[in-house]
Amino acid sequence: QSLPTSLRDTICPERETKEKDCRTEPISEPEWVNNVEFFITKKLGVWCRGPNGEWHLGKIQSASGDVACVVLSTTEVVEVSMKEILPANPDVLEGVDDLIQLSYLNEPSVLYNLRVRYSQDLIYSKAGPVLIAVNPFKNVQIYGNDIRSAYQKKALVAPHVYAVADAAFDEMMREEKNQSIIISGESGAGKTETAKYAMQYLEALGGGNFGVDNEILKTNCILEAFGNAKTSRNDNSSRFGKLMEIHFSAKGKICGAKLETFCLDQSRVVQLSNGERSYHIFYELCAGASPILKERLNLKEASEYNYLNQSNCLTIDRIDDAQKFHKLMEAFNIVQIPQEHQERAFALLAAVLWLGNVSFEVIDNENHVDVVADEAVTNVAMLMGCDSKELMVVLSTCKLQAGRDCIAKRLTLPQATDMRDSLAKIIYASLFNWLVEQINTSLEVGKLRTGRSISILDIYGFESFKNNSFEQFCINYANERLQQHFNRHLFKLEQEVIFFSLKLKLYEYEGDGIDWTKVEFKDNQECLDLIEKKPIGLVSLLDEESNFPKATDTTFANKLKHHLKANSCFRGERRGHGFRVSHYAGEVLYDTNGFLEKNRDPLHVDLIQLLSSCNCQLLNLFSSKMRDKSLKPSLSESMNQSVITKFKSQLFKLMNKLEDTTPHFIRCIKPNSNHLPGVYEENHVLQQLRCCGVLEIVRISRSGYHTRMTHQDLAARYGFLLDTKLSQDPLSTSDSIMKQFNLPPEMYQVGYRKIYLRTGQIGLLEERREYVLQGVIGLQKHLRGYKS
Ligand code: AD9
Ligand code: MG
Repeated sequence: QSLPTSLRDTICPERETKEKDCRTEPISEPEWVNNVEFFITKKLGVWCRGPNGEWHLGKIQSASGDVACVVLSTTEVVEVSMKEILPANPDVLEGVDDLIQLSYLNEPSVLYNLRVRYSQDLIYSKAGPVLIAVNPFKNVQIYGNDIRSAYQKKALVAPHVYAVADAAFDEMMREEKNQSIIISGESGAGKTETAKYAMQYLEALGGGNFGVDNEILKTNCILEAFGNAKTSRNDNSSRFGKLMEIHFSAKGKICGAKLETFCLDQSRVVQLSNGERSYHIFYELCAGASPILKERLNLKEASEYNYLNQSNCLTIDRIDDAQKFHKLMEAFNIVQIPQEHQERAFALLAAVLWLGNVSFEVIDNENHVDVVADEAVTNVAMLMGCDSKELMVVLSTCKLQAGRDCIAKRLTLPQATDMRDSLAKIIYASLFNWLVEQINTSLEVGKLRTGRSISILDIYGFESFKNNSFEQFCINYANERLQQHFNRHLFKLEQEVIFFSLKLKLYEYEGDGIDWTKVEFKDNQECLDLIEKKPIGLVSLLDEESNFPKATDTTFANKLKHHLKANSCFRGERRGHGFRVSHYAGEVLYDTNGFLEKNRDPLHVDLIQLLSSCNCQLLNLFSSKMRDKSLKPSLSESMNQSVITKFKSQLFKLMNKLEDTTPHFIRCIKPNSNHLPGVYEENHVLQQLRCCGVLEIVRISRSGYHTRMTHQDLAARYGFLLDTKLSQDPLSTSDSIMKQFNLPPEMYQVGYRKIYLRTGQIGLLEERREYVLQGVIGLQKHLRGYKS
């Protein structure tokens, strides 16, 4: 079957050979400046930095001292300082699929390579062990069944999320070790879509036995409806973290799956920024519910609800909410959520919407309030299955213990609003957690055993808005931890392994006369210390201040300024109550407004009691779960734990889990901030490449010499390819072979006893050997034919 050009290109064998044959520029990057003459005489391309930091391709015409005269590809001639010039790669390396293959590894070359690929719809590239996925913002024909089966049969090897999933599967089967596919990138970069393609591949690979396989993908539809929303960064932004653990049998068949979610952003249910939406499900329900269901729930248009209409954004371009609702119903049925549970869930969603319309009237000059007895409150009571009078009391008063007596104190307008919003958030968050439990019940089919699982991690991406609050802080903290995991594996561990092999196995690299330079990378430990260090870190200080009844957002901001000023990742704002954190992905200005309240997240006993008294099984279940937690002594502590401390311990648990797996990393890149296809904004891409250390990853991957061979073995296998007479000395033979085949010096090292080659280099020699042998065999056949 024919493959799309985008994929065919990357596996064209002729092109690969041509690329490899031409990788002959033996100048290592730092030394290239000493070889400017070489660039001039050979008319080799260079990158030349323009006044606004942009890079132009050109050729050096002449150079004198620190200044070079460069002819740009536009034929314009410019004079540029040598400091602003970097070597470009030969044309044959244009658009290579692994950045490791570039002769010159500098920022403009990497940017250009990805741009060339992106313009041909080659959205995936490799940076050594990491898959880079540049969001196409359009449908690219690379996910069909034919492509999937080509990867399964290993007929396709071009970079692809399928190739990553395939490698994880193979390694799991071979080593019996749990694997993880860790997808990161900023908001809107394509993590959730990539995660779905990985699941789709694994489902196809391991499907067919236990029936859960086609359920796994469907769970995404449910989770996205309840946990995703339109933000200014992404029309389908995940507002929770997700780890999907897929388990396989000894035969490689999916035997079950387990879903774990992290910290859903609850404040979105009640409060929205302009131009953003609440969770998709609310709009889908309003648009897609059948007339009967609408009548049963007293449901109106989305525009009638305060929780939804506050942000002047009710629809998303090109998205049909009603159609999405029907897809959701299908998914509910596939995941076997019983009809009556579905209806209960819809009733609770309608209750949340009506809660937002509950209003208060001020009854005295101390701002105390009564609930307005209108259709909103009667509808909430009807949908929750409680008495509307009782509901009105709970929303406008709080019970206080005075000696043996319990007295009701009237709430002020802000307190009552807060109580109402808390109820909406509790119901929604409980509903979300309950759905996750239902999904898990449905997915846990076979007995899950460790050692044969693949976990796919998709969390909310790094965010930096105009206004950043507690939610952004949690999200960016999670990304900071994930970045450390990435660093640990790709930089620290890799270098340690190489370093230890140098130190311990002296007979290998070092004792064999090989030099080794450590690659520097951007560590984010200082930022994590700023957040986590005890007792003086952001989390500890936030908790301390949250426990202090008189604390305000301003006292909190001052406290941070006072204690954290020594950390270079922290900057207090001179005025107001903001603070800045230099995250690995950029600086973010946080507003402390609301931090303390959101962190405390007090659980109102009155609300739990109300839920338990309702004539609704689901609400009773939610309240008993909350009550259970508060009663169990071992858990009572976690009950009092602040939101950020719970978040932190959840993150640690997640990281521990990931540490026990072999990681496969996918880095998603957002090519432009307007979500447009075909638009590649270099600065935007560069910033993302820099913060995940792509260049450094490639350097490290190039710095290991994975193939080793004694000089005797090398001479025996490839010596006959030499044009010159074979030397008696195997070391000189090795050296001559490397030179004759133009292996760039940074691709190999000649030790006293062995030759050390970087990944992929032996393939070159093998190809040559094969080519010559084929020629000889052909000639022999020809001669034999001639004789007969
Ligand atoms: V967030 O951190 O949850 O806000 P994500 O998950 O990184 O973010 P998402 O996967 O939701 O981003 O992708 C954003 C949009 O980009 C999608 O809705 C698609 O319209 C688009 N996208 C992403 N990946 C692909 C793809 N492989 N093919 C086509 C894509 N479109
Ligand atoms: Mg997402």
